[in-house]
Amino acid sequence: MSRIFSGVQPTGNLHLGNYLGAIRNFVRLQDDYECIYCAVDMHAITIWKDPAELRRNIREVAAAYLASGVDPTKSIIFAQSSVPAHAELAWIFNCIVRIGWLNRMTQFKEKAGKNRENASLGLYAYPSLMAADILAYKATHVPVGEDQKQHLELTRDIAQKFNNDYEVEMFPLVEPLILGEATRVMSLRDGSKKMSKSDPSDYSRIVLTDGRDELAKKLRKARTDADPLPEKVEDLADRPEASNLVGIYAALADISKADVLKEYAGSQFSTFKPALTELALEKFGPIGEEMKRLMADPGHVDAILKEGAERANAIAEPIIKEVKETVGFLIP
Ligand code: AQP
Repeated sequence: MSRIFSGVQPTGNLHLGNYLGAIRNFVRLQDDYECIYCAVDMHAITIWKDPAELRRNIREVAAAYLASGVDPTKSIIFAQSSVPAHAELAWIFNCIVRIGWLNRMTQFKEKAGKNRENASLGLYAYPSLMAADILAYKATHVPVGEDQKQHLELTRDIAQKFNNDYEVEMFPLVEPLILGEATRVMSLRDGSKKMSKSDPSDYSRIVLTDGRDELAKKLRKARTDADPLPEKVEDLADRPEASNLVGIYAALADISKADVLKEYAGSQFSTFKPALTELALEKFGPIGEEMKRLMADPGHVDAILKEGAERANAIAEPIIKEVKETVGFLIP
């Protein structure tokens, strides 16, 4: 049986990359699979967060899921910290994962930067908790952006080592689902960096709640080169900023990059950027508005998270019991 699990960190500034790389695919998968979607708040505190802001951001992730079309009667929506299985399994996986494996994780290197000695142990162990998030449900498929591919490979390694060490067929080897034309949306200010929540520049990203003025301004200021758009996708290869904007257009319009170029080859960015702004507004505008409406009614969002936590817990509890028995813990 196929089961989907994925999550988004409640660290604010939910952006176009989070939407196109992850959340939009969550919606598309829910008719065909059993889906479990999480606001991964335990991951969010690997770098210190203001508690009031964290609470707001957890609700914002849930609001983004709902506003984008995740249906809580079909999919499970909940906050990671409300299901104890995540932390329990993460500890067991900390004893499975090898330090050498974690040392190879590029996200830790990027986030810890030069200040590695001062990074939290939680940030270092992040991939082990991520493996637990997925495997606490024995999920088989994980829709993510391209940046999470390495963590999913590690999840497979952890699953395999657990199965080998204990001579069981406990955990499936998960498959990433990296879908669409914009699996790695780049910063609007620098085509070599991915669009991210933590970039200090607001102009680097489009956030889901941006209105017409902000969106138009950000796209107008987006860095590009001086050439018109080419006829062939191959000719975007050494034009990262142009390639990024074409990819965003393609993903939003649900067509290929080649189809975008069929329409816009020869156009200057002064023509293409306003067209992209209108398209983004058409797709995003209603989502941003619905998110704001939901954020004004935290009681409703909290009730959905509570019900989701109960359903998630009902799946994870027997799996954790099985894992504990396997490693030799006594079950009282
Ligand atoms: N730029 C992106 N393009 C495509 N997909 C992306 N994702 C993130 N950035 C892009 C996908 O969004 C999902 C949720 O990501 P996350 O919140 O767990 O954390 P992240 O990958 O660390 O995201 P950010 O926005 O870049 O946060 P910061 O700035 O804190 O590092 C994942 O599926 C991710 O692949």
